[in-house]
Amino acid sequence: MSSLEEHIVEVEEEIRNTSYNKATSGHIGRLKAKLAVLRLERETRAKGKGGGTGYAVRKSGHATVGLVGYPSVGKSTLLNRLTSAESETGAYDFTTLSIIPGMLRWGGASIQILDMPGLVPGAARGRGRGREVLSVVRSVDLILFMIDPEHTNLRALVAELEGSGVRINSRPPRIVVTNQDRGGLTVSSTVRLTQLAGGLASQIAREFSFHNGSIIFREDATPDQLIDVLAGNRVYVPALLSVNKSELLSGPDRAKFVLEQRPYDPIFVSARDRVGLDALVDRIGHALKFIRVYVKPPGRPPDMDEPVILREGNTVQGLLGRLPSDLERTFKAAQVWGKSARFPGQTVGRDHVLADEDIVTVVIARGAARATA
Ligand SMILES: Nc1nc2c(ncn2[C@@H]2O[C@H](COP(=O)(O)OP(=O)(O)O)[C@@H](O)[C@H]2O)c(=O)[nH]1
Ligand SMILES: [Mg+2]
Repeated sequence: MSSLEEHIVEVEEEIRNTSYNKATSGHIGRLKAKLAVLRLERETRAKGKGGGTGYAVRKSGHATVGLVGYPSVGKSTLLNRLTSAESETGAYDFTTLSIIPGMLRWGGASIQILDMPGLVPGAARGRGRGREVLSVVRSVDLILFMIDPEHTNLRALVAELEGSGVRINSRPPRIVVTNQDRGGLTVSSTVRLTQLAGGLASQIAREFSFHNGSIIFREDATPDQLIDVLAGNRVYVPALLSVNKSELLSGPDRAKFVLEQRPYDPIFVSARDRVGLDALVDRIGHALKFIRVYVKPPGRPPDMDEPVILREGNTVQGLLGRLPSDLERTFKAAQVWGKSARFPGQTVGRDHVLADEDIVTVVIARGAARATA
């Protein structure tokens, strides 16, 4: 173990061994900040050595789901059941990571599923090529956890992800941090801070060597949330929980699972027996929040048979990415009919956020070679 690694373990232990109460909360907050800084340092060093970066995942389809769970819970069985057997495995270069991709269809959308067997406790320290796997998890649109009656410790997997900066089923904190060259640090808030009072916010900032600038709180944030914003490399990923081999569970067993795994709403399946798989795919499809956008060439009716599949929050720019590339180059404006338009046929730019069932006409610059979508 390197001395950095030892230092990390020391601080982790101290946090574990300090019981939380009003008197120790500040101390724990500072320790967590220290730990976050050390982990950032570990990432920087790993990158310097060429580990953990450059893993361009060949994403395909409209969204990507990462399947995460302990060995033998049935991940590979599920992937084989849900996705086409010849899941274009050869076209990908996951072999060194043993991440297996598969593709499934839901409505008009194609969803890529990645079986990520390397994500185990200790992954962030590089166990089992864990760092590379973690870097792939950071890029997925949804995590699908899988447990079974024998492997129910979801918490350890979640802790591993959290430790590497993945935030599950949460949104970015409402904290705005602005850097300045000089002038000291100002902390202000639009609400009363109960968990970062008494100078704790600036003490945490100091751990990050953040001495000049401003921190504005728009919610009563926790020390963890401030640390996330200061660390800056967090990703926010939604997750679902599936329980496989559920044919082994009685009714009362299932009820116990539901209680134990709160706030998740577990999806019971039996991959081997093909039970519950349609419901699982529906939950995945809805969680990915697809929207359908119809393209209308100028002066012609829209093509209502073939929507372009996008995700909630996607913009006109995202739509252009799914259309022939000359439209992206010659784009001048778009006209929108539907829920996202303030009035029918509103003219908008690339940043306009689209909504489900919008109809869009791409207007190209005058003199550009192509006149229609
Ligand atoms: N009882 C039961 N066994 C299953 C089920 N799904 C998979 N298995 C078995 O569990 C074992 C591990 O499955 P595998 O897909 O290789 O798990 P992985 O390591 O998570 O990819 C295999 O023997 C499977 O046949 C299920 O729904 N019920
Ligand atoms: Mg497997």
